[in-house]
Amino acid sequence: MNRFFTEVPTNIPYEGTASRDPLAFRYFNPEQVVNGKTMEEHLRFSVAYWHTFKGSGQDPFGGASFDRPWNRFSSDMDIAKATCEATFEFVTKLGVRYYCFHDRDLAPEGQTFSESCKNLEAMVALAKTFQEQTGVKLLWGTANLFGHPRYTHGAGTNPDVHVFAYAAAQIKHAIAATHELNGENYVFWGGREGYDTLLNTDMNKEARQMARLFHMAVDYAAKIGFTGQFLIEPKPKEPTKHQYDYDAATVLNFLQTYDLSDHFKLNIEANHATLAGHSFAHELTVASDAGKLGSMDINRGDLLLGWDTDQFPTDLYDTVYAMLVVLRQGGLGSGGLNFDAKPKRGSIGTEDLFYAHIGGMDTFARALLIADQIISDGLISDFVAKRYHSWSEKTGKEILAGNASFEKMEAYINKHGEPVLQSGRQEYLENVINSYI
Ligand code: XUL
Ligand code: CO
Repeated sequence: MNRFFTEVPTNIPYEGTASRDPLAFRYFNPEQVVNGKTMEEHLRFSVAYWHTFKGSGQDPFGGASFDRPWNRFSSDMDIAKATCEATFEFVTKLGVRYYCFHDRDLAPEGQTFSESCKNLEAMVALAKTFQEQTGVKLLWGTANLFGHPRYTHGAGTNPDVHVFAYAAAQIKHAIAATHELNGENYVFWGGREGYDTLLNTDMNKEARQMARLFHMAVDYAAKIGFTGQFLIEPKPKEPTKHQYDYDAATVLNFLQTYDLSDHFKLNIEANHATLAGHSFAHELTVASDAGKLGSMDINRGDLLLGWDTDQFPTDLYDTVYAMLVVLRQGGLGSGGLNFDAKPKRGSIGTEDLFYAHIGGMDTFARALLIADQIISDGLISDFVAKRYHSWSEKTGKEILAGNASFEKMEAYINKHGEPVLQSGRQEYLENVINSYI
């Protein structure tokens, strides 16, 4: 395959840190073994169809700035086929093993529901052929339930049951497409599941509707034998003022309330975490502590901008903190590291797509090496273990086992008096991290 990215004739090589070639990896060495697994096994990167191939550079102030060769066809289906070919050419040359899509990225919406379904089926067949030809696999599929005007007031949370039914029917086909392509996960991001004003909104009703939609998805997956992991991707705002899947803690609570915990994990996105006023590591930790960290979208925001800029990950600190969480939970299982990132409006070339992904992969590869070193040296974990050591002694154990009371605590204080204040040593710990970076 060498039709759309002729500036990159073969695969991107690993050349090591001395290389100055912008079309080579300096850290990402797929076969390199890190703590018993290859880099490729640790870092299951996935290219996002929507940003990388359907992204146009458009922003709220202006239209498309990218002129992609795969868009230079007259019919929507011809554009879709060329885009699919470009995807597999790009992903193969980059040396990534996975991709992700929304149904409407892969195939255009038709005039009727059944035409949309026919378009999707035709594109799934083509994608399947390309998957077989290249060995590239599907990390996850999802349905676009936010682009079409019918979803203006939400999909599953819509006040009109007619729209709910449309969304459910669309998801049915998106799950079937994911299943047909052996997708390892299926993602729900609640595009317009939220509200802009409480004056016209019944939140309680909308939450119950959404729960029913998820239960239907679980039932349908069981019926067709789809065993991929269902994932919910939290986001606090944008496009609606208040999205229901605000952050990891909110989604975990929703899953428990509506008896869905057994069927779902979380897909944590870096820029969604920062929009919620959290760090990426905070959100990953909340999900991981609950045993629910399934996958991640690894873009980043810009601290000076208040919206979802979906930039490529280049911040080494953020990626090291993320990999510490991932390594400590023993990897992401069937999940991966989906870019969900777009080049900036001014980065108009197809070669910019390579620079962007290579940079992101190298940053995470470097972060993997650093996080592995931090964990194996044990300085940070030893400090944390010491900080909490009293909880593994007699009184601490009694409390955690539920065998303590206020009276017992009072007796303890009468015996031991004032506690000795200990240093949290934040600056020392930050220095330790810097010593690895
Ligand atoms: C939107 C977002 C989506 C999801 C998939 O902010 O992150 O692209 O990842 O629908
Ligand atoms: Co995302």
